[in-house]
Amino acid sequence: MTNVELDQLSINTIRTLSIDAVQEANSGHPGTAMALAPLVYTIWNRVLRFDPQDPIWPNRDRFVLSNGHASMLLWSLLHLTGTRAVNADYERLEEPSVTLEDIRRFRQLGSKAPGHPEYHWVSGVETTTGPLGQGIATSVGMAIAEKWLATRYNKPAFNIFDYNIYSICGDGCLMEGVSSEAASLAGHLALDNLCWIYDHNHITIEGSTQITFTEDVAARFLSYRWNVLRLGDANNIDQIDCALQEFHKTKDRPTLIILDSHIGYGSPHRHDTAAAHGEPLGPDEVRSTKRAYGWPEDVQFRVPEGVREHFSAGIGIRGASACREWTTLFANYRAKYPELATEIDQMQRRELPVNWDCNLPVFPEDPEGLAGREVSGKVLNILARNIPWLLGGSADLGSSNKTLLTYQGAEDFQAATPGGKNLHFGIREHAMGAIVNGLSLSKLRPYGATFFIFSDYARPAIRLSALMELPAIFIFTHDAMGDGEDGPTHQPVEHLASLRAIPGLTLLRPGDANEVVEAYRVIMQLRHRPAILVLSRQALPTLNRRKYASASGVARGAYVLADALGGKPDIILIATGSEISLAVQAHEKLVSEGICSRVVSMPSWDIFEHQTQEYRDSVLPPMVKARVAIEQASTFGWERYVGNSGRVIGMQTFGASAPLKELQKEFGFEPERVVLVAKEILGKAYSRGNIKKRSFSAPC
Ligand SMILES: Cc1ncc(C[n+]2csc(CCOP(=O)(O)OP(=O)(O)O)c2C)c(N)n1
Repeated sequence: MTNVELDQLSINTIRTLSIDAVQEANSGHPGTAMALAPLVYTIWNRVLRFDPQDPIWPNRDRFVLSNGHASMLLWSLLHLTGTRAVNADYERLEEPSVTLEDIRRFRQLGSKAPGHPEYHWVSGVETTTGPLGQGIATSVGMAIAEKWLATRYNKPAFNIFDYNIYSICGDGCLMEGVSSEAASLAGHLALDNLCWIYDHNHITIEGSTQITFTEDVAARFLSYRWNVLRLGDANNIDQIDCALQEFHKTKDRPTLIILDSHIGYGSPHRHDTAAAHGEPLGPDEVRSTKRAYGWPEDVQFRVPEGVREHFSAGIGIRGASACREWTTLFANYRAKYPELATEIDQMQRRELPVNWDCNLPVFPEDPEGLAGREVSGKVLNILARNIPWLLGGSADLGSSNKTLLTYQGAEDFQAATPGGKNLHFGIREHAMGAIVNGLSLSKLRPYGATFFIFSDYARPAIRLSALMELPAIFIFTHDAMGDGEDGPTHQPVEHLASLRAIPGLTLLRPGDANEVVEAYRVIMQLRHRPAILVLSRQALPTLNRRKYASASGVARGAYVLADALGGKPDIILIATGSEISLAVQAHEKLVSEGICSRVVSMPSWDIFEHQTQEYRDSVLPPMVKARVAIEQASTFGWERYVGNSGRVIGMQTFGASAPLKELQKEFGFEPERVVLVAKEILGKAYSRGNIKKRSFSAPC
């Protein structure tokens, strides 16, 4: 068979595997996979520097399928290239990443061919996609990472990092706003290692894009300062190859290749029908489509002889030799630059350098105290010096979020200074979230920041970082009513509850300067979960840690900060963040009146939930039913800690515009109110006979 014939056979294998898998699963989108098979074939077998034997080789090209509904493309490629699986300890295994059996069980429980590409579930998937727009936005983070890595680690004659990022997207991805945010930043940063290929098929689920999407995409991307190429025939692999070579030659700007295609290519009836999206073709059409491809009509999941070998001869040999050369290069690099090589090793395994936490401050008691964001800024500057690959920035609020790295040598990341660690995302929170994910997928340790209220704008990406188990860091300041005069548009209320609801995410709301330091200590050691740090705008008193418990309790999510004598409380005040000092004041008052109270500082529900039952019971003894939770946020969810007999002092409205002091009074965040509520529920608890009645003035 000639190479041309083998190319076509391989493309049709990808197509028919997709058709059969969707048919067998009775769900999925076959049309896009059929149309884009020549494109992905060309990228993978002719261009991509990817070694199927070592899918986590650090200098591999990245491939992102942003239109994740066409996941069968990826499963076919990973299978046909014989890509190997990698385990959670980054060991390359003998077994394949995706077997033919997985493809037969497309979209079934346990299959390595799930509905959409899932990082962390299938080796060879570079990022989880499916929510349209996320993949391409994430690819911008990958491109920034490559530029940064190349600048820091490449040395004369040692191009340790010089990879490219290819991402395929459809109308859906480009309609989503996040694509505009991300593309605008990519153009500004002149990321010439980034290539998006736009499947321009004029169709989405509801039908023709004539009803929704008639903008001039080429003009839009030209205005972003991208190079824009156009290809008229999605089946001409030489033309596709040529366009990809053009991308390689393009310097100082990213490339968008607009590819005119027809959904469901090869299917006699499904051209330009929305049904080609979410439905299998049906047995008759499967047969006629296979006939059109010159395929046996009644054979399923067929991989003809010569196809696997053709991939081995293409991407297999090219990838293996590139990986081998790199391994030798890196060995020589290690001999010459052992410290830099160690950094790369540590980064790949998501480890921290020794002494990563040296010079972390301890703050003395201070009734005036410091703002959470202020302390965060100090800690971040220390950590970023200790951990070379810790970098990030804010969505235009760096000076408010205190995320700017200000030490000597901490530059801005710009096109001309790609080694900088201060990223400027601009007012693009959604893209920031996705870019942070892209940086993390590239094994850097990134943070992104904004006001807590605007975490909503980044939420889809935050959710994905949790799903992907990435140790991304989100720093959200102005966490409650601290920016009083800005009013309800700027006062987060439901955000804590809603982010706490995301599985696999660690959220911390520290209550004083030392808790902020300890929160960072916890966050930095996370290897497989994202963290959200929620910080105050205003100064919070720094507690006397000789009188109260050590802030190291933060590591357990919640701890007894102040206690009744003998550790036998009648009432427990549970608080987080700025309400810690309020709880302590109320506690002192209660104690002075002879009421045995305990203050539990609970910066992280999630971490607390992971402690042993014994520890949790020691902090919140089940016998003690009189409990008050205090948090300047929605009360939603606190029932789990205060139970039926407890009360929550929180927010039921969106707040208001006024100076903080007035808001605290208006919404009841004052020690007197906490004391009152405590006494009220103690009264109730007495009357229910839960605890022994004791005079309020008796010593406890
Ligand atoms: C954020 C988001 N909204 C909606 C969907 C549901 N969805 C899946 S595919 C699709 C149509 C995508 O159209 P297009 O990108 O043009 O893909 P093509 O028609 O080329 O397959 C939609 C709306 C989604 N996956 N993500």
